[in-house]
Amino acid sequence: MTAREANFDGLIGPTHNYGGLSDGNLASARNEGLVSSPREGVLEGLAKMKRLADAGLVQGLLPPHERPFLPLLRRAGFSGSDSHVIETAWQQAPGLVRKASSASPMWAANAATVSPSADTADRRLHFTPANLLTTLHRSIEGRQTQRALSWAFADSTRFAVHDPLPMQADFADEGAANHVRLCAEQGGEGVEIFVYGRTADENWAGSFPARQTLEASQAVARSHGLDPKRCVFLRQSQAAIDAGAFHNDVVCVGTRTTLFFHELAFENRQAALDAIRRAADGLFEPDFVEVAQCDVPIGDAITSYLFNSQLLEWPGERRLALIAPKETQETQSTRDYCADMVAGNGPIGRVEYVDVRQSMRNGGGPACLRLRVTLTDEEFSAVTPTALMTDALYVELTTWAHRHYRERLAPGELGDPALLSESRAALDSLTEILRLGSDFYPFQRV
Ligand code: SUG
Repeated sequence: MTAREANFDGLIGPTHNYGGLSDGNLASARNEGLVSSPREGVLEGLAKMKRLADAGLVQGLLPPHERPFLPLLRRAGFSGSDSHVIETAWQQAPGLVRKASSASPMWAANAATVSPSADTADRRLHFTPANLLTTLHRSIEGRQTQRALSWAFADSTRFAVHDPLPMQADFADEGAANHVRLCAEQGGEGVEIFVYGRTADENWAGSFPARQTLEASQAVARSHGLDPKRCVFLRQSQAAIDAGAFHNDVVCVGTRTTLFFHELAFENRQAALDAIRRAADGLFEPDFVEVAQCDVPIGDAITSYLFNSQLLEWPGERRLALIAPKETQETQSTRDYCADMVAGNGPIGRVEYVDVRQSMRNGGGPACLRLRVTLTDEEFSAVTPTALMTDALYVELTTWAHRHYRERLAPGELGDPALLSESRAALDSLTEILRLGSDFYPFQRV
């Protein structure tokens, strides 16, 4: 069966801001309170999507969520008209308004875990939206993500969109950011690698939260109907989490048979690599591209986001291309590493740098912004057409962004009822552009 990898990027929403909301995410903490540019953010994201689409790759998108999310404020006891809710919440609980206003659904690598149909027992493509329960501002994403996936992948004979896992700490799940699939051919059976930070009943003693449990990963693997002998469950190293790798995709990325990772990514490196080799036995020989701590210290890996790159099969190129953030070029150790790597004859033959600074300041690199979905030709034909990037959609969305997004958004403006109505106007208009239906967003259902 032939298949190709598509990337579905999260469209950056109109309230993109720097709330300092994610413990353990160093960029989020460092940039708390900066003035953001939602317009620049959405345009950077769209430019990245366009770059891939122009190269002939399949590029899709997932719509932003409704923010500020008034249902959260109402659940916290604020009542009255929508503008009254936002104003009183801003006076009494500004931190809660910040959490209800984050544009965090842009990081689509956390939207869901995805298993291609070649790996699943019922031969459907499976999605489990992540519950993201470790942080309040992200815990409100799962249901809307489920709705977005059900819109883009509506054909239930080919696609299975599950419920998020139960909202309980035993099942802490952050989606594809802690999941890597390796394979010989995209359409063939693969090995699914699940990386977790802690188990459900241990006493976690790290300085930062471990956001994924083994039990969550196991539950996802079971409900996707994966073959246990092709699944690998690896523990993320505490050193990596303590250094700021709040998701595994900050220190590891893989495509086809190549796994590109930092020496300190996994708790027991040798056992981890052996386990991957065993799971791949009979299918392919993994190509491990391991970056040594002496070449790129873990601190540099995290500030530069070297591994939070998209590792892509680029049309017309024999070796893989690494689409890395500009910050990787600006950090000497990672720039030097990349230059040496492409000069060698390993599986990664080219590095291209993209500017996604608005997202990077919140700890989201090129790979955070996208959800990978491997599609057979038949599945590709069944994707909702307006979820796929085209030249015309790109033009329409850039015009839309210029019309509806603020150039600047200061932290003190999040309680402005005008921001609420502007965001809703933007989403109403997007609903028409993408043909999302009349009740896609909660505010459209009341
Ligand atoms: O969950 N940042 C996100 C970044 C997610 C990156 N995704 C991957 N690595 N796949 C997070 O920590 C910060 C929001 C703020 O501080 O305003 C935030 O949610």
